[in-house]
Amino acid sequence: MVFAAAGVEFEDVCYSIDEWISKYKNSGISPSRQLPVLYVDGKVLMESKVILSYVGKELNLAPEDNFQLAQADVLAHIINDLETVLSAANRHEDSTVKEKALGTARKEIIPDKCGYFEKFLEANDEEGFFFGDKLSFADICFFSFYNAYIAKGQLDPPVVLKDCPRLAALYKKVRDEPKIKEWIEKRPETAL
Ligand SMILES: N[C@@H](CCC(=O)N[C@@H](CS)C(=O)NCC(=O)O)C(=O)O
Repeated sequence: MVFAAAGVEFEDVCYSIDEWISKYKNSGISPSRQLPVLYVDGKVLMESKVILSYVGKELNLAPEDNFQLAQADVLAHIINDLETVLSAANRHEDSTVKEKALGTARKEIIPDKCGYFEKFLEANDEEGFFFGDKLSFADICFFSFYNAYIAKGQLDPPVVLKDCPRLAALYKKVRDEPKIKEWIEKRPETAL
């Protein structure tokens, strides 16, 4: 989504989980045997939020101030933790255990982090984005997570944001960025 927001051409290669495990996991594409990976001039970069931060900096979608840049990484890492919690909950085979874990995530863990993100925005002089009036990879990371994992691709802000007016507005602001809007309309269907 950061490439799309920057208007940069990219090749988006996706695999189904079955395809990944049977054909590619041990192929060397990813030294950590996990996705995503980014190839830059034949060199490989792993870990989704490291890739996000790198691409954001390269494409001028990152705060210029180093402290703010670190804060953007913090926001992205918190989102990464939420992804890990939800992925782990979804992996439980026992449906009772799975529902309990998903319930804790939905009712406690995710709202707690929403509260923090909302306060972060509030401290940002109400300019709309996490950092001033400029879109950054942190805004895109927030939108991408809530859109994929919580709203399941739906374009309205998910219910969990109902008590977070600034975050709900940020969700819409990112969604309505012209290049992101264009990408959403043509993005491939994925498991998320
Ligand atoms: N911390 C890693 C986690 C990567 C991860 O869990 N990747 C999943 C897909 S979202 C994966 O590769 N699963 C298949 C596998 O582990 O074989 C990141 O954020 O990039």
